[in-house]
Amino acid sequence: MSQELRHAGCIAPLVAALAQGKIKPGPDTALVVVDVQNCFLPGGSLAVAKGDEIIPLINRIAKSFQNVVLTQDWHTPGHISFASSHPGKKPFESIKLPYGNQILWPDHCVQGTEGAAINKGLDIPHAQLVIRKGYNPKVDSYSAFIEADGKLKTGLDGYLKGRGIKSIFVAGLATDFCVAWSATDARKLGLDAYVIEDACRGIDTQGSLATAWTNMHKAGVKRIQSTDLALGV
Ligand code: VGL
Ligand code: ZN
Repeated sequence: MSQELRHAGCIAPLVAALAQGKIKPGPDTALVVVDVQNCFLPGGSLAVAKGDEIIPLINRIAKSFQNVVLTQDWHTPGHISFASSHPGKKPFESIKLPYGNQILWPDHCVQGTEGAAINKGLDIPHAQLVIRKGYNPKVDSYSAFIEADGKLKTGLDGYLKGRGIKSIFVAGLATDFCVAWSATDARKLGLDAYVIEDACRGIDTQGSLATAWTNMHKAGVKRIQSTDLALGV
């Protein structure tokens, strides 16, 4: 076989994927894997239904990204977002806080605990950064970029821009909270944002999943499936 033919053979799957309109993540793109932590997985204190199903898919998707960032919900004991910090309140009820409405959660992702650890099934050795959020005792942070007061920044924005990243693809838990808030904030900060729907699972309390998709759509977040990506080529 000639050199040219051998070469054509090796790029043929890529050419086919691109011909089908699939997206091939480039060097100015990062995959942001949100909160794949034990607390959010079956058996955890704030388990997201079927959250474990996305782990093999995320591992596969991550292989096609040169740049990967992981996020980690990282609360202080007695965090303001915990129902247990508000006498008489139960998980999934809401309260008013100085920065706005706050849904109250079961205690979860307490700093340094096994529940807060990133699940061992996540196999992305080339991930470059783990960004922690929600460590401010009095302010929650669903978003990987900006805390719930809309002001305090985590630094992820500066990191991505400093590395020349222009678009992010988001996968993980939970679709309607940390995934949605991270993707909409990315738009506010001038990044392109894609949410890979089948690589996420939602909590869906009080209609939160539908609301989140509406908000993401309004913000210009693109809703895609893993099959829209050129994987393994
Ligand atoms: C999350 C609720 C509370 C999330 C974090 O990762 O989506 N949800 N803390
Ligand atoms: Zn949290």
